[in-house]
Amino acid sequence: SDLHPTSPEKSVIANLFEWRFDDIAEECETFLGPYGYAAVQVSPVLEYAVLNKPYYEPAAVRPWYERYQPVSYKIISRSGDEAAFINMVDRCNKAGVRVVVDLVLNHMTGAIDGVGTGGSQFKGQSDKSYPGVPFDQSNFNSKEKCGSSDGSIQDYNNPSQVRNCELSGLHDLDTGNEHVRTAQRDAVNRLIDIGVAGFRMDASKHIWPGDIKAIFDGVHNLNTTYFPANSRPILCHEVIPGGAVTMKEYTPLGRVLEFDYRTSIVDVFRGYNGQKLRWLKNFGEGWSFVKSGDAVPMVDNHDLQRSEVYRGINFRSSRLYKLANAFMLAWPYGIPNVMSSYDWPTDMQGDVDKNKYMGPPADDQQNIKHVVRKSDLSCEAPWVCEHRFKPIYSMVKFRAVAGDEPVADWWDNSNNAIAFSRGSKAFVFINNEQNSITQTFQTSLPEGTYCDIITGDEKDGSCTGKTVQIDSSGKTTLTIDGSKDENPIIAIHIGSKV
Ligand code: AAO
Repeated sequence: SDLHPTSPEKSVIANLFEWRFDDIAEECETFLGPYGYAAVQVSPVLEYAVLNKPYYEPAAVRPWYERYQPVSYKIISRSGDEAAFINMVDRCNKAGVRVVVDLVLNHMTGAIDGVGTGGSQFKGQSDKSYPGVPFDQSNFNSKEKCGSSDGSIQDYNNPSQVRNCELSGLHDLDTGNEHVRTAQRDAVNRLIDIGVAGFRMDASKHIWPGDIKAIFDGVHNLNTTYFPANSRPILCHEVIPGGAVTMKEYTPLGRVLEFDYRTSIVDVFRGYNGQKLRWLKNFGEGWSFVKSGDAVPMVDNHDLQRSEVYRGINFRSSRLYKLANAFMLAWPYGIPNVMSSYDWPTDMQGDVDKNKYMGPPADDQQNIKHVVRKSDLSCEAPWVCEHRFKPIYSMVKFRAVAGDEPVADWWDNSNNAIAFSRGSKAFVFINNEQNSITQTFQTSLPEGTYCDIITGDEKDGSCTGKTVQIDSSGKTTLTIDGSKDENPIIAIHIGSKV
């Protein structure tokens, strides 16, 4: 289940949340490809409900979450139409970047009537009628089948409720129904034939594993214009642990987004529950996460940056975000997913952000605005472009160079400073203490002068940032001041030798 069958050393997904297809295509060519990202994750592309007014907000700002209420399986969204999507997939593949599409199969809309991004009418209130597919009442799970008093999931400890009832009022498709399966398989085949590599499987927890298997066993192999013959799509299932349903039920069907990894990496880097970086020594399977080959680890996602605005780790805590991502990228576990966001003005009422619904930056006609890239590689606000933060893209390279090399030379200060090598190819030192640490490390790297990829680049044989001397016995002495340095990390690899 490599993400990139032709370049397996590439293994990082950049999640360009709510970006336009034309901007994504350009990003594949000018940044993601050149800087070694394996794939881009794209927000839902199949037609969904246009929501002009979130129920608690009079302003005509379209919420991001409308994308999670499909109304037909035509490719048309705020990011662009089918032609723009086809163009993007082709350009990304040619730039060596795979496309992973966020796919919503569990449900259609909530109880509203309206029109979709492609003009399809639908009735989710009076009826359950989606002529754009078409689906009608008979394609949905009934209240009787669900078994809860109001037809919604009330008891997460009851696995049938989790699958057969409505998730927050969203009409729950009967994925055991042949007509539903055929319509969904056709939609998936269309995306595969265009050239996508796989899917972020929204709300997999709420679909019976057997139904997912039945739908995907019958889909096409990946497009041989871009992929080796007989390649299968990669699936990244969203199964948030809690209640009776577990991530492990879904690993036979692909990878899972590792939510326990996410919770733990936040605990460790924020020091919650007495956690310290020294405990990262066996991070991964040693912490009872799913197997590395089944995992898509992450620090943040679009839901968490809204529900745990200041408790989690995201671009609003950018120093920690860079640090935690640097560790995730340095550490040999899974296919990491790096969140890339747009900013919005929060309105915190206690722990709840009243503005969390706010969709992407848009013009008066509600067209998503282009991302403007600056010459220093950052993006113009409100696009945040975390995937362009130097410590993050540099560590994407580190991960590719380190490849399958195991962790070696582990060091820690018994607290929140750690260092390790990846075989004889790379070495990193992270100081999440509030003070300066100077330490002599044993590495496994060849003797020489290396350029620290966090502060500099190798240019014409010299380094624009800090240099690191490795002596003939592999030793080096380094200092990081955790009270001062914006990025308390030093990282080198055999490609950064000057
Ligand atoms: C919108 C409105 C709703 C309205 C609805 C219908 O906001 O008020 O009722 O329309 O009109 C997104 C938005 C929703 C939005 C929806 C459709 O977030 O607000 O609804 O689009 O427009 C569960 C699911 C998980 C889901 C998550 C949000 O299991 O699949 O809820 N995520 C995906 C997407 C998400 C999207 C959808 C699914 C729907 O990423 O963006 O919704 O397509 C527990 C449970 C989890 C449960 C969470 C949250 O988790 O275990 O299964 O996720 O609660 O309800 C600890 C615990 C953990 C707990 C977690 C809670 O970690 O260990 O168990 O805390 O944070």
